Amino acid sequence: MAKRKMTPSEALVETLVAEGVTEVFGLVGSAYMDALDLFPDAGIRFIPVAHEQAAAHAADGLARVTGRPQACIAQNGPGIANFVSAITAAYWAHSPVVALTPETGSGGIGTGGFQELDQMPMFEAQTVFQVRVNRPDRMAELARRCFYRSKVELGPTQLNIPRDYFYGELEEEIYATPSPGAGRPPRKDIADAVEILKGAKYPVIISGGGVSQGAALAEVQALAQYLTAPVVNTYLHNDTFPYSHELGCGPLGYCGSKAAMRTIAKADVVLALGTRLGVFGLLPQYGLTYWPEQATLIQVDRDAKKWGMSKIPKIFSVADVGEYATELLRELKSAVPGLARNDERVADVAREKERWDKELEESSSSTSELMHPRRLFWELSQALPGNAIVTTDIGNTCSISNGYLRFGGTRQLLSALSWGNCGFAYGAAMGAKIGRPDAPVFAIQGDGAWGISGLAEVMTAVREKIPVIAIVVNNHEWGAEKKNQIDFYGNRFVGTNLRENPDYAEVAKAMGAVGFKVEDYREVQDVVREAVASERPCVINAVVEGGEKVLAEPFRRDALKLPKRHLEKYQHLNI
Ligand SMILES: Cc1ncc(C[n+]2csc(CCOP(=O)(O)OP(=O)(O)O)c2C)c(N)n1
Ligand SMILES: [Mg+2]
Repeated sequence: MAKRKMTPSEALVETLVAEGVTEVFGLVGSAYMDALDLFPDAGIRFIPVAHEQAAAHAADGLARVTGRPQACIAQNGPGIANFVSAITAAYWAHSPVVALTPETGSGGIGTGGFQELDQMPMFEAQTVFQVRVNRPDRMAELARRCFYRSKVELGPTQLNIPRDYFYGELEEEIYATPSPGAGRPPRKDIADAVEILKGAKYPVIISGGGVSQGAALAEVQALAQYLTAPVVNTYLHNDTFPYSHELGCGPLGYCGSKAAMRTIAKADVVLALGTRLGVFGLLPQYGLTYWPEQATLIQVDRDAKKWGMSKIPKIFSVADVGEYATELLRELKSAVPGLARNDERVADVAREKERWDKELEESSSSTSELMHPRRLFWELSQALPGNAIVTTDIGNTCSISNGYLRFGGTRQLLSALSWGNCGFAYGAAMGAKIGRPDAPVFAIQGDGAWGISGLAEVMTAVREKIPVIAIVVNNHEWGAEKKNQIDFYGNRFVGTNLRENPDYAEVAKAMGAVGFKVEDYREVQDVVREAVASERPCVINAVVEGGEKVLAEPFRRDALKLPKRHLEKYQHLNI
């Protein structure tokens, strides 16, 4: 295709089109009016949000369910600053989000003009690539590079654009970038892995986010079945192997599955697929130190930089996880043909799951006047349609849901992962719903997080007709932090009560959404079904019991200490 004359705005918008972008999330601003004006004719739907954080979370959510890079845009300075947390969430989720960040005009940089901020440093640590458009005629080239790098390195990129560079004239050819895979594993790695697995007595597979992102579930399942290897999911990646499979054990990590923890503790060989083995996700839970220190670890990740994050593997292969699993299975079959199914291990997994399921069910009984949060999640897990996509937030009760959420397929659970920002779920859910209009999409968050980024975005969902279902777990407190005050600070509740919460169902109705208030656990399943059937934005105000009796273990018991005060006036605070 020959070069054509166009403006930098046209070059940018046409590059988005070439990369398959059909939605851009953002909040309007004069800085990019010239490009914005082209969106409708380019076939791009601009989705305006209430706060820029939600735009970046939505782009992330859309990227996670489609596997394709997505974009967000905002006004220079304060608008772009509001992207920071959400782009960081995308970074730790390996989500390809291209942040389009108009900045102050090139003639004003350094003069402290209107809305001026050096926008590169604040994204430096959480993007895989960032570039400033240094000449208007490089707009398409650099935008293209951002898309390419976001795909190659699976992470957010930043295209920083001095606002005057949207104007002008250039000669440009527009084309799409390729989507290269992560590559095949080295032969020797596979041969070595075969040797180790041949002698394994109790191999266990860890299935990480890469299995979902790399669409490798079938390959991992085939490998697990040949080896009769139990499979545990990494923290908050419950959708990387189904719990319903006879070898599926559920997730590790905070509020995860004890069946998974007890199973991996038995391993003599651990095959970690598509995971960096993040430190937080492997912390001991429920008093169980489950990591099998003596086991031989084989780890596969597409990113070489992730070696040795928490555990030192015997073999670390940089490869696409699907390619790896396929090749390993082929070589295993030729080295050990007709490997017999190990019925003992299957029975062992069944026993562990029965024990865990029983414990879950028993701990989910709700006898108190108010619904127990566990009971809410128990009921929810019974009513969730099989194709549901769920986004979860950060908080005590949301984390409890980790034990209850089970999925048959991939790309069904989106969470803030180790970035852990309150306010993730609703924005991400909007993006997910745009990408998967056929699937019911649920956003689970606490009442506190709802106020950070959620509540105001109901206006967006109504306006833009994005029928997501929010479940606001309303315990009238910032529960996760209150739990710290219970365990470490003598029940002194500074800043953690939310007693004056409104009825979020009524607020939602006033905003044009459907609102449900649920206080009795026996109503949860019907309400969930009704919400799904409504095909409108819904807010379920799920009023649950809070406080000491129901809150889960603190998130960061590992990082907190009992206070020891020295000054006289604070002595009485010592425990
Ligand atoms: C943006 C942000 N601010 C503060 C925190 C610290 N924090 C972690 S959990 C939590 C409490 C969340 O409360 P809520 O959303 O009501 O959920 P609950 O714990 O009550 O279930 C807070 C404030 C955070 N993780 N992210
Ligand atoms: Mg709360």
